[in-house]
Amino acid sequence: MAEFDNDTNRLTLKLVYYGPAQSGKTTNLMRLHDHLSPEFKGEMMVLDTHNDRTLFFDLLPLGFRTPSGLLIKCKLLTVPGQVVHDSTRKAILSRADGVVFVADSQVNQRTNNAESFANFEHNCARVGLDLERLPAVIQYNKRDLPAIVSEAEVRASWQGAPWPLCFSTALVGHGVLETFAQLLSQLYLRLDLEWQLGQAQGLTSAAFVQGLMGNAATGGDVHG
Ligand SMILES: Nc1nc2c(ncn2[C@@H]2O[C@H](COP(=O)(O)OP(=O)(O)O)[C@@H](O)[C@H]2O)c(=O)[nH]1
Ligand SMILES: [Mg+2]
Repeated sequence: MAEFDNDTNRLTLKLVYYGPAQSGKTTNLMRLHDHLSPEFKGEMMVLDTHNDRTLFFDLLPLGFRTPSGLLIKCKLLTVPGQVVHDSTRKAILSRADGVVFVADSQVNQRTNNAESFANFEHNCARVGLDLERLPAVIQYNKRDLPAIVSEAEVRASWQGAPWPLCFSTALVGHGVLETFAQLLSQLYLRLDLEWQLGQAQGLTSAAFVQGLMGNAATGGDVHG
């Protein structure tokens, strides 16, 4: 879980975009980079290479300082979806504070989605993450394509699961901010339980989301 450093008054969070290859994880981060305006936003690092001795992941650093003086830093990472990169996925998932699972809505991607989700569950267990308590959102991306699984079918197949579902077309930014905001709201609940962000820092859920999203949290052009 989150690292809370009392000496430097800093909370560091790790959020991971997980899912099958080509589902749109990198595109989600690129659109977030376009639209978010937190107090601190680093350059987005895209480490895509076809040399399998190199790590495949993307990184987007964000952060803000609460009125109480706490620095909240957040690293957004993607995992490589290709089956062969399982050890990289496991390393990236390790100590994650929250996960967006990006599924590909296309009918012909059903098996890939299911295999990737099973791999996610398996890796959670391997790195000691309790999936029942992990803040997570399931995103069905590529809603713009013709041969996709219907929303009703997606909802039916996840019925009973504890995670919120989001539908997106990350290519044009649709649903990307909503997904991230959903994750942050859940993350706040978990962090407040663990670190008493409300009582100790005077930080509300809305201020937490606003701090990490900036103007994008309150509307703005989310579909641009
Ligand atoms: N049609 C469509 N294509 C998308 C969407 N999101 C991503 N893509 C495309 O899907 C491909 C894979 O996206 P990428 O973000 O690299 O996937 P990753 O492997 O999960 O990181 C790229 O060509 C993207 O432009 C979407 O919402 N609709
Ligand atoms: Mg990628």
